[in-house]
Amino acid sequence: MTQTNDSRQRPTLATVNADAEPRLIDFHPIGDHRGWLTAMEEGKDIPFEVKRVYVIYGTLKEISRGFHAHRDLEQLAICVSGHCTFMTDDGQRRQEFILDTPNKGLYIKSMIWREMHHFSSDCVLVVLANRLYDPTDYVRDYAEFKRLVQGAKA
Ligand code: T46
Repeated sequence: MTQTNDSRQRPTLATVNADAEPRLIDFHPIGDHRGWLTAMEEGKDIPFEVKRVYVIYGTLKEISRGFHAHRDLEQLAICVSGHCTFMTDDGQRRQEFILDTPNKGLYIKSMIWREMHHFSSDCVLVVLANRLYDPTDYVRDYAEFKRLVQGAKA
């Protein structure tokens, strides 16, 4: 199905929050005498149709990023160089994931608060997303995020 950024076509929070646990996806590095190659294929390693790719790099020392959730967005974050820590929060449970290899991706569905901390100076974070950029999709207030996830569960 072709997805659009039209909010009228979006599923409800209760629907998108089903099975919403963030999880690491293992890719399969291929090594030979020249070094390594890791491939990620849509539908196989990437559990959604990729509409957008962005890269976070050159993050300054002591800087943290994120501090928001998305109403309706699936993403896969892959650290292709260096390392950083991804904190996820579903409103009840916080988890920390250290991303430090191109061979793993952190899959995050909708309505997960995320913060990224402890970026190494060489950190390059590639993020694949299933929707185009939409600033109205962001929930940047933690109290509002809590209200929305509690409302979806009620
Ligand atoms: C997320 C975490 C992991 C665009 O113009 N297009 C884009 O596709 C994106 C992602 C951002 N932007 C602009 C919006 C801001 O002016 O780039 C600027 C920085 O974005 P932001 O402050 O949202 O960056 P982070 O690192 O806090 O969050 C980003 C993603 O925005 C977000 O979706 O889940 O990385």
